[in-house]
Amino acid sequence: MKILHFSKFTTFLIVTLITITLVSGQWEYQQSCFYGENKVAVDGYGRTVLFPAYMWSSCTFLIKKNPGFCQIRLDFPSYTSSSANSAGDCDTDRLTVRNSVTVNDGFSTCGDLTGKHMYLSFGDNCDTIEITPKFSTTSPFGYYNIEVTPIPCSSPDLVPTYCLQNYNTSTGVVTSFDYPKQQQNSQQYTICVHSQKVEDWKEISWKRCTSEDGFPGSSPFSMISSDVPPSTCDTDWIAVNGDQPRCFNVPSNLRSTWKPFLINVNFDEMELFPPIIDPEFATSAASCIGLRPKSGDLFVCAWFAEPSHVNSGTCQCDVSPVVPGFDPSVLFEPSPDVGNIGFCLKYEVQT
Ligand SMILES: [Ca+2]
Ligand SMILES: [Ca+2]
Repeated sequence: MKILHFSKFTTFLIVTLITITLVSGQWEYQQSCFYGENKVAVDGYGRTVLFPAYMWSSCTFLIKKNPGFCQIRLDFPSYTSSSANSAGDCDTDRLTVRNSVTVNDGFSTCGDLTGKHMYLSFGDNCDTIEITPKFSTTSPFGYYNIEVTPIPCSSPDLVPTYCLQNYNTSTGVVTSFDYPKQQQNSQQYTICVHSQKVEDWKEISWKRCTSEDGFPGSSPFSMISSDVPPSTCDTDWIAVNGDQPRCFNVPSNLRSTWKPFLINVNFDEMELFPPIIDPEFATSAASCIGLRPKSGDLFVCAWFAEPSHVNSGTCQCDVSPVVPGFDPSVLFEPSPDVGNIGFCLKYEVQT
């Protein structure tokens, strides 16, 4: 059932779940799951605003590929949800993407997405991209708007299939999802700087955001926590095309002439270090002795009982045997992935 609707604002409680609205001279569809359903097809010919049938409902939007269309752009005019937990998991609220060649299947994010965008390309073998906003009933959030714009294969607005985000202006600010809150895990994606003027662009320079860029007081680059810069970045990093992966920091002015202009983002599957072998966690003789197999036999631990207190004592461990090249102190350092907030970088293109 469709209703032609000329007001910009569609009544939220309207029973009809597809409406058409005239916005800025363009017809715009509005669509939600039917009450009690958890999937709905979006025909994908025109711009469509996705919204929930009711608060905290879960709905998978099946966005159809129509002949001559290659890609969709998602905009988030209004999308606030719970941030990831300290392990980087979107465990309360989650937006999941499936069946696009742009990101791994099941790519998910959460937090404040308002103002963000995503490009998602259709693959040769799949004609439906799935978008699932999911809100927990315990979440303080539950309402959203996602605008879907189908992009024809012949359109100048089409971006390369690997670009999850694209910026087409000569200056801009890019951030990780939900920056400056909790950094999320298990994300691999590409942020592009690409426009029809790319032939005229000679060089791009990247800098850390400053307080003027909208996030005063937040660290502009927080992806690993360590006192010492690692020699290689192999967990959470970004790489500007033409530059090495950066995880600890980025140079104050990182310039590249490598095209396409882009940043690859890699957040690994963990935001917490593997279980730390810390003798302070051992509270009994058994748990103390058990640290040896837990450490892969790197440590031999002994329990020293406190005679004056029942079930009280201390656990002491020594490295044994010493493995060449192994630095046992790393096991006692603070978790390198705790409290990271992601990155905020700004770029400028030179012609
Ligand atoms: Ca990590
Ligand atoms: Ca991290």
